[in-house]
This record gives sequence, structure tokens and C-alpha cells, in this order.
Amino acid sequence: MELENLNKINEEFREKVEGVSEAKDLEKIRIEYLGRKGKMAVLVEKLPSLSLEEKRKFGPKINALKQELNLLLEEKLKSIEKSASAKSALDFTAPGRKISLGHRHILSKVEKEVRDIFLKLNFSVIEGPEVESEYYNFDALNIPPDHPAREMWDTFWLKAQTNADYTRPNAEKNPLSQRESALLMRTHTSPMQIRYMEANKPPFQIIVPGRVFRYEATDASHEINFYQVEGLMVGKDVSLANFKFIIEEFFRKFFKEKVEFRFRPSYFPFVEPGLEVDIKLPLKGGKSKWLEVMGAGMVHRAVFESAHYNPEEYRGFAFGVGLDRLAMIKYKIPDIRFFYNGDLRFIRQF
Ligand code: FA5
Repeated sequence: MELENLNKINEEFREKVEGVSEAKDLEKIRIEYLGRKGKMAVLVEKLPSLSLEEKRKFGPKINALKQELNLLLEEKLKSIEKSASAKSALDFTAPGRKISLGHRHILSKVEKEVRDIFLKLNFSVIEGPEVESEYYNFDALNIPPDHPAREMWDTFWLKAQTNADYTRPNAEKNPLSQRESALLMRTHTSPMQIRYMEANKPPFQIIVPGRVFRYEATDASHEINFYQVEGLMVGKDVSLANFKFIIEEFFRKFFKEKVEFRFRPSYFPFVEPGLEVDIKLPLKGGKSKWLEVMGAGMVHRAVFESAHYNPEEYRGFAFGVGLDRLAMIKYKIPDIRFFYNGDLRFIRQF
């Protein structure tokens, strides 16, 4: 036995392994060299016939070579597997993965329907802050702190602080807004009546869609956060007749079928006279019930005064409609809480 033999085997083996690119070819090489009848086994078989001296010399070398070859095989196998998985990641012929696209939430769709109808009726669409000051949400709308009407709106108050962004810009003009104005989550979209009138001159007609918040118990038609669309039209000779026309037109376009509705006298401190609008919902067995969808009325003179309009000169109507309620009626949704519980089985239906 010659040392050269071992070196030759080592070289040959390395060359062969180098040239291989598939695991099955590597296996063939393993069998050829390290298998039971492979080249290394042949060498081992020869050992007993060697002299003691030679045994001492070659035994450890053969073992070391076996280990080295095994190691080489292992490394090569790893690198083959690695490049195979890299290749499969770039398999352009593999069938594509289906991308599931999201879609607008039913309430967003309904909001867009409402916007589009009012845009065609020549209204502008305005938005306002969800965090509001007590001044805009209540005082400026003729609801001073001790007014019993505050009970109508259970309110989420923010931790005591005031923020210049939310308080009235020219506060010195109005003593009410000079006192500390606490922050709250707006209970209705009506504060935007004042904000808009402070910055704009009549005549105009606007709607204000937006989210509002109330600290109250939930049931099938009440949520703690929901959506309203405020409407405000101000000019020299705006009357309730204009309101009736606009609302009838809106219902006709929104529901696309005739719905029965009624005006009912009601009270809001920021309108006079005030009214509520109910829509008739058919029930099983030929019965029906009325669902309140909006509050409305002629803008109160105190509101014009808050905004520094001359109440002798201008008239206006305002309304606040519950967007969720409109959606429930149009799409026959029995419970408002479906909109917000995130159940995809519900959301995907629309
Ligand atoms: C108001 O919020 C007044 N700002 C509306 C208004 C505007 C009156 C302009 C006059 C002039 P009210 O609290 O009634 O009013 O709410 C108006 C509408 O919001 C209701 O008719 C109803 O459709 C909806 N709504 C009220 N509370 C809830 C609630 N918890 N969950 C879902 N919708 C509600």
C-alpha cells in the first residue's frame, strides 16, 4: 500500500464531487467510494494483511480520509439543496397565488352614495374634527353647561386639557368661548355648523359626513360610535319647504323606491322649530314600525349669533341624519352592531 494511493483517491473524489449538481449523482459517488464495496472498503480489507508497522501507518490515515470524504459529501449535499430551494422560489411556471383584495366597507359605500346625491343637489362636502371642544359641540349650539338638553348627549370627555387648535380662534369676541373649553369626542356633526359659518359667508349649502361618539348602552339600533351626515343650508330666504324638497329628493334617490316617511315635531336647542324624520319599516305579517333617522329644523337665532351672522338677515335649515340607520333600512340589516364587530361573513356580503 502506498501513501500516494490515498492522495489519489482524495483528489479523484474531490474532482468528481465538484462536477456534480444533483443529489442522486452525489449518492452514486458516495457508493463508489464509501459504500460497503467501495474504494475505501477495499483499502480497509487490505489492512489485516499488512505488517504491524504499515498497519500503524495506514490505519489512522485511512480513517481520517474516510471522515474527510464524508464531510465533503455532506457539504456538497447542503449546497445542492440550497440552490434547489432558491430555484423553486423563482419558478415562473408555478401557478400564481390568489391575492385577496379588500373592498369598501358597507358604511363607506353608503357614505359615498349620500355624498354623490348631495353633490348633484349642489351641496359641498365638508369634514371636521372628531375630537371637539365643549364650546363647539355644546355652547355655541345654544346648549350651555347647565342646560337640561345636555342630557340628550351622553358624552366621552377627554382628560382635562385645552388645545388651541380646538378652541375658537377669535375667542375674545364671544365670552362663552373664553372660559376653559374641555375636549370631548363629538356627540354629533352639528359643531361643524358653527365652524363652517365662522369661516364662510352665506348663501351656501353643505353636508358634513363623519363619525360621532356617545357614551350609551348599545342595542339593535344604537352604537357608541356611529356616523352622521350633517346638512346646513343658509341664505336670505331659505324655508322649511326647501328642507322638505331636499329631503324628499334625497330619499327618492337614495332608496330608489318609494319609502314612507313622516315629520314629527321635536326639540333640539339649536333649531326652532325642530322636527324628527321617521321612516316606515315593513315588518313580517303586514305590520310595520317607524325608525327615527334624522333630527332637523330651522337654524336657531342663537346659533347664528354664535357664528356672528345677523339673525334678522339670514334663514337656514339644518339636519343630522344617522348614516348607519340609512344603511340598515336600504340593505335590510337588522342590527347596527353588525357594522362594527369585524365579522368577515357579514362584511363580504356587500
Ligand atoms: C342629533 O345628533 C342632532 N345633532 C341632529 C340635528 C342636526 C338636529 C341639525 C337638528 C339640526 P340625534 O341625537 O337625534 O340628533 O341624532 C340624529 C340621528 O343620529 C338619529 O336620528 C339617528 O338616526 C342617529 N343616531 C342617534 N343616536 C344613535 C346611536 N346611538 N346609534 C346609531 N345612530 C344614532
